[in-house]
Amino acid sequence: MKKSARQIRREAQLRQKRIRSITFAVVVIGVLGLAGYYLKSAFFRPPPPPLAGNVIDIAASMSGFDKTEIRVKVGQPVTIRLTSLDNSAHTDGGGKHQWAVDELGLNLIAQPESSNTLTFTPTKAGTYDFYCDICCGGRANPTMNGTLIVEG
Ligand SMILES: [Cu+2]
Repeated sequence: MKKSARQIRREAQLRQKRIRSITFAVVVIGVLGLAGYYLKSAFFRPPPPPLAGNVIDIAASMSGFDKTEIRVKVGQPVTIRLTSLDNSAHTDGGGKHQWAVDELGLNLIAQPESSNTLTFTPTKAGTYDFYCDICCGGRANPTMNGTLIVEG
């Protein structure tokens, strides 16, 4: 049976329609896959790398550091984990806190209600001041100061 011109045109149209819907499906699957990938990486973060050496937790809030004296040893790696207990609604410093030791070139800043870490190995015994210069009073605030003692 010979196909009429009309039938041939109709079949061509159908074929084109099918190609279009397949292309659409491929694009949709691609977009969903990409979105899924990003969602997955947003929700399932890989665990943070293990912290080197001895970990010292320091919490900071507007009322100061929870530790005013920290003892570490020469040659032993130490990780300071600074946690800001304040939220970003704080007008002064925006809830951030710092843990800095000028003499050792250490400067750690924790974002509001977050922790941040810094690993270092003390090389020289001594007594050093640590401070936060972000929130109210900054360095001059006695509660935002402490002593880092490096024992030989
Ligand atoms: Cu502070």
